[in-house]
Amino acid sequence: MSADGRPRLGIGMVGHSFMGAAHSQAWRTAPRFFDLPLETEMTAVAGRTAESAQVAADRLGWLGSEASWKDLVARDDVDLVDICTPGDTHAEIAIAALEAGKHVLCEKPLANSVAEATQMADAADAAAERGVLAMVGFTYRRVPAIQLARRLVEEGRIGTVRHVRAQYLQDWLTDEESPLTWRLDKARAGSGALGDIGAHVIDLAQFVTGEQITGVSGMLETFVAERPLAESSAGLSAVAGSGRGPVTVDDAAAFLARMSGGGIAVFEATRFAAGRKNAIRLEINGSRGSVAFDFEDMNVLHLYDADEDAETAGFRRIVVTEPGHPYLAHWWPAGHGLGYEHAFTHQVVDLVGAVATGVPPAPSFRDGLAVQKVLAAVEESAADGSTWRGV
Ligand code: SOE
Repeated sequence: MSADGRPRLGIGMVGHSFMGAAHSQAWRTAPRFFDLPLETEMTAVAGRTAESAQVAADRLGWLGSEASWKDLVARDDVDLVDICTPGDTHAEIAIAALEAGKHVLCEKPLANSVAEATQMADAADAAAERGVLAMVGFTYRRVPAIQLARRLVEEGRIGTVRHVRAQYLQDWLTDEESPLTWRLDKARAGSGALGDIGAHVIDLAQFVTGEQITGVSGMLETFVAERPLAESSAGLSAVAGSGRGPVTVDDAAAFLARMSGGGIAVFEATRFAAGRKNAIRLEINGSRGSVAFDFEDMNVLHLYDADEDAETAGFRRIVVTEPGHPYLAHWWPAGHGLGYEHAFTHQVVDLVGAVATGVPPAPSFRDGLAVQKVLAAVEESAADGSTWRGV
């Protein structure tokens, strides 16, 4: 119990690379900018070795460290497990933590297969009956401009959704000599751009429209089949004597989809869009207007209202930094924008609020399973001449 009487919530995090650093920033920052109903404590971080875990604990602000996720989950002072590891470990860690009575936050995509994601969703449903909650980390839902887009669509401001145009464009693999990493290994990552960043835009399309993807026709491409091995390639297979290893996932994905409301959608996910660094682009065209968003200009939402006078109609550029916009009252004055890391803080705020009230948070593991089914349908379609696959 804190000095002001709030119950304690001990956090344990598994993994401490890019996502571990982003989640640690969120756990450090949330209590300093938001009035959390629980007193969160950054209790411990687990890594592959005792040394690497302790170095991460010191650097990222965790009180303790563990050399294994199992030891972290077993700690009586850990109430919530935050999973920031490659996808091949999500199911085992999340199910063990839920069964141990720990709340779970799991990075996206939920798992590397529909089978694993189904097991996780079932475990989360069973745990919820015991008051143990689970969330999957589709953080871009918590960008204020995305929240505004969802509200406008929900309010009918753009009418019936006719088109969804969703892209997630990065270019960090454009260089053919970039080294092999776990994200390029199917056994570790499950898929490449499709599951890593395609999952985000699939979730965003469903979140903003409030609709589901009902079927897809897709294609996948691996542009570079082998890459140099480096320190970051530890544990990955090599082509004998070549100093290089095989890329066993897609470099890029493109797929068409139908939406449950009758609209049609076009998706792209690639790590080869030279010049596009983290461009999540979502445009939704409706019968009465459009909304458009680009994460590389993340504090802005563009709105087109077809009911406006034709001579003055046009996309309006809304700077989503007013105190009345979601989360913004806790940050800076209007016009002082937010960054990539703020959505992770919002994710922590909403998860802690859910734990305090016992109300299951969104996105749930069921939401994560829904995305996983779309990913699998795209892979099946691409493997079968882009034939149509229902979801
Ligand atoms: C790599 O593509 C990555 O780190 C994704 O895994 C994250 O989900 C995304 O937010 C940034 O890019």
